[in-house]
Amino acid sequence: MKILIALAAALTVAAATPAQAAAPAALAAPDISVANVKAHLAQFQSIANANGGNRAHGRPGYRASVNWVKSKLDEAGFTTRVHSFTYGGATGYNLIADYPGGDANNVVMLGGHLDSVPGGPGINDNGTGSASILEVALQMKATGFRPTKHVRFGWWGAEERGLIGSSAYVNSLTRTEKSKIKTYLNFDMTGSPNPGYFVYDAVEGDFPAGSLALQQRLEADFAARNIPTELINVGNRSDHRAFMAAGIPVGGTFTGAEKIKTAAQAAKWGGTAGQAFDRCYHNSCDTTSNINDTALDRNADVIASTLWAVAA
Ligand code: DPN
Ligand code: ZN
Repeated sequence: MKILIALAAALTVAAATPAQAAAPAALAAPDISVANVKAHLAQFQSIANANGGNRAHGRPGYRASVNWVKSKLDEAGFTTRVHSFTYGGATGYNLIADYPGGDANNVVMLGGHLDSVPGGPGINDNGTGSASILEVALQMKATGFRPTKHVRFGWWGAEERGLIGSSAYVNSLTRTEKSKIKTYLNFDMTGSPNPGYFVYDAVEGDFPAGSLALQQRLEADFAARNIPTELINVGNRSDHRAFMAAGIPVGGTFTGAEKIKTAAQAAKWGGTAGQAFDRCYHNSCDTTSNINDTALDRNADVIASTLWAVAA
């Protein structure tokens, strides 16, 4: 019955006049190519392979990752800068990229950590979030997106050492600069091999006012694609924390790490009950083989449509 109703709805849309069929603003975002996102993951893997198997803070594979992402953004016309900090006796780097245009007093920011642990290449954690926001950034340019808000991206260093880079960035901003950032969306692990579809819980996470609307926006985006989600209390486990501490509304998505998928979760999402969402979490086997393409694709599409709606 549900299928018939969906089919009827689809036929109605197909038969509509061009004016009626015009997609609402929220749906005008591009469908992000998972092949493009995977090509970026392959790049991170080769960088790790060429640099002792990792992309960790203070190691050459991290700096090479920054340089490569920066070159892609520079080519696309973003204004990029490398923000340095010191941690554990080594220089760390955040990559900040601004999309030209939009209201500079009304900034939407998307971010994810670019470093891996020393014990592996960090392809799911967090090549996925890094590659997905990179591809979304490139598609802003490719599609000529002209948001009214200003859009900025951040690739954070030394997350794995205790959220160091994102904290250094937020602490480097003046009060005024912080107040201009109205939204921060974080993407850390979006292609887990035995995936769940989690949205950061604004209430349980005690997020600043305005965060619940972001949570609901992300949930609605998955729901529109018929993907059931669960809320997750991510606490202080990723780079949204520093933004949250500054009173900035935050949100994010996550496909699971070391926790075990339950039978109920496997029934609604597929995959293997009794097994971790990511068996290679923080391990040398977190390679390009450690990715669920469907989860990666769906999250990249949600990132794009959320950005298109929030920054419109
Ligand atoms: N912070 C992640 C890591 O880099 O290990 C794990 C994580 C991400 C946990 C997001 C919860 C939510
Ligand atoms: Zn991570």
